Amino acid sequence: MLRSERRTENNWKRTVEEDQEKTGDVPEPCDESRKGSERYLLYLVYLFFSLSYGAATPMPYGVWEYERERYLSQKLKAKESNEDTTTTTTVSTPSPASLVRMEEKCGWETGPNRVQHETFLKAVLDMLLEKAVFEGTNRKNKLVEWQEPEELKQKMNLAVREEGMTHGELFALMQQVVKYSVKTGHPYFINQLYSGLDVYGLVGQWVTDALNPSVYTYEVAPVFTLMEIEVLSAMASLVGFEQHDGLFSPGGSISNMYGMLLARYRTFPEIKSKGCSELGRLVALTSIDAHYSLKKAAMTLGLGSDNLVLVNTDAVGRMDVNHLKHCIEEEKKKKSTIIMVCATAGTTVLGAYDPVAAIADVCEKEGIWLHVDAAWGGGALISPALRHKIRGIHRADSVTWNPHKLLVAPQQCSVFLTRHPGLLKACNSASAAYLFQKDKFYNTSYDTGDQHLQCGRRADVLKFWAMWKAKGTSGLAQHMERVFSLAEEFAGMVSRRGRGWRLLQIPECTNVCFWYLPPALHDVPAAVLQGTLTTPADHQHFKRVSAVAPRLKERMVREGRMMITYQPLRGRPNFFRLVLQSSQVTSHDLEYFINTIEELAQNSQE
Ligand code: ABU
Repeated sequence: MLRSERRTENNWKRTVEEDQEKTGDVPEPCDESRKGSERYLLYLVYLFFSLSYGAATPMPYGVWEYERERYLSQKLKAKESNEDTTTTTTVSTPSPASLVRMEEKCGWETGPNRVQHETFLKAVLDMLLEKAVFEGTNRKNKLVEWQEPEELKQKMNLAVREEGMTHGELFALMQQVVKYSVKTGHPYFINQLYSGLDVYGLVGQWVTDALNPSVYTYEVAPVFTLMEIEVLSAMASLVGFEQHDGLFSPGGSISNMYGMLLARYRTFPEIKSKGCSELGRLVALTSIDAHYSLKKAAMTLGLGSDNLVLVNTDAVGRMDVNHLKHCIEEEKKKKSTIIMVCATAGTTVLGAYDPVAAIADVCEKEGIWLHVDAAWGGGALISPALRHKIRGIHRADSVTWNPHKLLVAPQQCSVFLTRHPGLLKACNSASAAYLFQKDKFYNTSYDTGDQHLQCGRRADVLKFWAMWKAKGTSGLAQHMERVFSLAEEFAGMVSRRGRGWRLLQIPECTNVCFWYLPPALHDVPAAVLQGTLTTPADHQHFKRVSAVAPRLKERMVREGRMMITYQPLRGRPNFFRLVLQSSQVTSHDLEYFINTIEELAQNSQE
């Protein structure tokens, strides 16, 4: 370093780190004591001047060296005691020096600066590891610190203001965000169709966020573009497509909408330029238990929600193929244009797998686009022992499959696949000349963005790719088999438990649906649970059964003990739906769920 260069703490720390980076080790500090005492004196003089004349005082070279030596000794000591106690890396118990930085105001400029931000960043990362990752998934801890909305508004300083704040204050807010958020990776979070915390997925998510790519052109996202091609191709091959196109979308709802969009385009390619004013009545068919995103897609794509025809299901919630045929005939009589049938592989509530092969027969005969919504149940495809559940899926025209569900990739990770290469691009491209230039210096077929509806797009692939690389297909399959067997085990426990426990049906996927009836309701007739109400007493029973799940849910959430969802379905009173995705869940946890529900029910009104 030139002596004339302005010397700051930033500089000497950087040179130490540069040395360390080059040699892989901490450089030895100079041990010449005479030089050391001279520098110490100089340091005292410098301190005097800088305190008198302010922080702008240039650091004399000797002082700069003194500080550097002090810093090196600190680093070496830390290395010897095998614990890193330096001010820049200790974050859980910050030293006074790092606290000073935490007390500094956040800057308005974009871009990380080591001196200004390193302590803050490491403190946040360290806190996340402790509080969200390890403590947040520890069975000894609550999974939620429940607050009513008004209480939470009081506890958290949510209002954005004219003035910024210090790093310390922002850090404290981040701690509150973690504290009051639901720990969805906790083994007792069995509430929704996602749960669990996968370490490799999390790392992929963090790396994605640090790099912040937008995956539309190869030039800005080379690695992610190729990674998407690889993962989509591996998933398409598990589906059984001989050729394919595909994309990552912001969620299962949008992936399902892509299915309807391609189906509509395949029927009316001119819709792309002419719009839908002359198309007549377009209809799509799906089962009464299909995901509500199909209704939204019909609303969005100009079919209208009334023109989503709902096909009956059988006793376990699978599409009734005879009724499907009947509905198609009825629509033909009305001269409707049927653009799509959507089969579901793993319905949202019951987890039923529609008979895809039989539905494919119907669609093939009628020339109708078959979309399979395997957002939830698609994980079964990865296990040779489970993939039979979606027999015939390779005959679908398009498929939705969400790795963020049964495969536990972090939110969000949804994939849309079609066996018609080129159709996504034909349907969606708008050829923006400022983004998809054809005269670029590389093979522009790798600029995959124009087949999407989105322009800017997060790289959702890395987290799932990291998991797949880490565990291999065999590891992912073991995970799937584990959660399916847990579901079977839990269903068995419910069946054997006694009179208060009623299993709704044998699970097809990892949804286990059941009623828990407190002693006062043990004699409720089975017909009431099926929604067949004939007498006033039945109606009374129905009301009382329906009130059980919401009451127990309130208690479990307020106490932070577990989270499981409930719902009514087709005339049945509220029942619980336990969903298993995390292979961290054990048989002991299943017992915990049963015991907790019984405990919570004690002293309740029924
Ligand atoms: N597509 C997710 C639906 C939410 C749930 O039932 O968990």
